[in-house]
Amino acid sequence: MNTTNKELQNWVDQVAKLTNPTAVHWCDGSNQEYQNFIAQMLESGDLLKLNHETFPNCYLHRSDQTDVARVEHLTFICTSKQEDAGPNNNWMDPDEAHSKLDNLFKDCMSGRTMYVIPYCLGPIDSVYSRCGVEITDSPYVVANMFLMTRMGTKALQRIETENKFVKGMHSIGDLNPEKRFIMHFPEELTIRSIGSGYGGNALLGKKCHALRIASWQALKEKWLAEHMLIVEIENPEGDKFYIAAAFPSACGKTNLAMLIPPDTYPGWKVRTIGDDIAWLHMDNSGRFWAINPEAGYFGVVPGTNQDTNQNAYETLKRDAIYTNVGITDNNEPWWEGKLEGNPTKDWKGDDYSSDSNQDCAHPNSRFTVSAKNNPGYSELADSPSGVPICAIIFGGRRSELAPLVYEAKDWNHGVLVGASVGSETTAAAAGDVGIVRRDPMAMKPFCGYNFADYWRHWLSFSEQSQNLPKIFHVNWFRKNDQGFLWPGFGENLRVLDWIIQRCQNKIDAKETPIGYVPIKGDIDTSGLDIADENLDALFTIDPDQWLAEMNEIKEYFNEFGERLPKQLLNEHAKVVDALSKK
Ligand code: SAT
Ligand code: MN
Repeated sequence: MNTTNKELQNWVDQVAKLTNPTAVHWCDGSNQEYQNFIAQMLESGDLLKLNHETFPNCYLHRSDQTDVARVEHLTFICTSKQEDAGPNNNWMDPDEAHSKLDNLFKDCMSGRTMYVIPYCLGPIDSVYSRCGVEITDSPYVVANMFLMTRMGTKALQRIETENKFVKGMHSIGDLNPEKRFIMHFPEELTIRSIGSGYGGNALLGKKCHALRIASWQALKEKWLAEHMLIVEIENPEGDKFYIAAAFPSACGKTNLAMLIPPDTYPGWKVRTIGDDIAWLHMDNSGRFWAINPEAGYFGVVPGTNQDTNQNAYETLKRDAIYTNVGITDNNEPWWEGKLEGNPTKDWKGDDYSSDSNQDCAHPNSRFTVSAKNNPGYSELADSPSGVPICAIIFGGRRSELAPLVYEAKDWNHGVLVGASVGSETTAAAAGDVGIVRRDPMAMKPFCGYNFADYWRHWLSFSEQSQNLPKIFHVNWFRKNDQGFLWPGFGENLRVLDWIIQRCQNKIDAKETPIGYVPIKGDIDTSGLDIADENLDALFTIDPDQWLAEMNEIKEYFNEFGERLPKQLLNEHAKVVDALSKK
């Protein structure tokens, strides 16, 4: 017996019987164990050692070339009723899915070790945290889970006391994309994933559990599991504010969570609570408190350097596992945007020369590190009660249309703003890049149930509280023919400053049909080199363009049929009405 929890022991035994591994290893989560895994992967060639003088304890993993991003078309929600999964998800009947997977999992671990990873999402002593167990045959997955979650003995103890955990079963299989599936069974609190060793497909604690399964649990238990960073901002007076922000993958969440204040903001401090996922619970006074269920970052590497984000750069310079970056002549990791070094091998391990017009690092190359590596780590990331949220921000990548920032008129309008988010696709998921698609609350790939029910759940909070966070929308990616209009990165603090002042009711704003926008001059642009006309463009709201956008949103909502909350349509009608009068 490896655990006193019979359900867990039985399940592990059953999985072993089906998958037929050579050995079963229960992970204790110790540093020694992590080091053993690293040594083993260096030996097998799964990891390459990078230059330990300049990048201490850093390693490179090259994934299979067909396995470099999440695969949304192979990701399924298997609820007994198809309507519960909704048009936003691929659905398969649970019995059919299980039998398909039983076939694929049969003997898939023969010749390999099966690892059992008990993990806790959130601080180990928080009532908001939830536990899971991932079974995998990939040492790379174990090492990543070690960095990303609180895993091992303590998590197992919590599972034994609580007697509740999400079951995650993963095998790299033969990495054949034809036999790759990421399946979720929310009613059974179970995940089964096969055929991929990459990120969100394989680290089951991340998107599969902390978002898809957790969003389902959150619906039943009246909280929210969201694709949001959580950032702490301290002004020169020492007041602290906590903001949660939802952006699609590869739209700068990690950068915003680790923001470095610009020189024009002396005395401001920004610290990170989380960079990807937030779990929000309402207290008795109607305030939302957020925890970060993760303990590490799985961040996009390209573009990161000392100038764009010193903290992110410091964070990934030691103890990191890199996935799919290039290497330099002195064995440092290399990626597009890195300032020094002479790259000689690309992410596939092929020879590379700087004048090649190919990418050296894969555009979705990643670093995995413990959050504690971050110089801006906030101790409150470990606080069992979480942090109180004053503002929620939604955003997407829109080269046109959406202004730099606007504020929703109230909570219900804010739910419409979140539900309407459109964003250009990125390399974080397999498929075309740069196409605008609806990505409500940045949850399109991650909501474990019907979006119509999800929006109703969001709307329900306005009846329960007078103390809800204000909701905003930002767009750092507005462009003209010369490029981006807004410098982004640290300068985004100027927008957060306006948001905070709005939360404190310190300043007025201009009412428009789509929400409140800053009064000219209220966003501090001192020291920025932006032409006046570009600044105007950043705040322009074109009624015709917006009416067309609202039409598209309506069409999108129609896909949800009768189940769509009427209140959302009311909010939509109000905006259309206001735009038509312009
Ligand atoms: O691959 S992950 O889902 O873990 C990263 C992301 O796309 O946000
Ligand atoms: Mn993400």
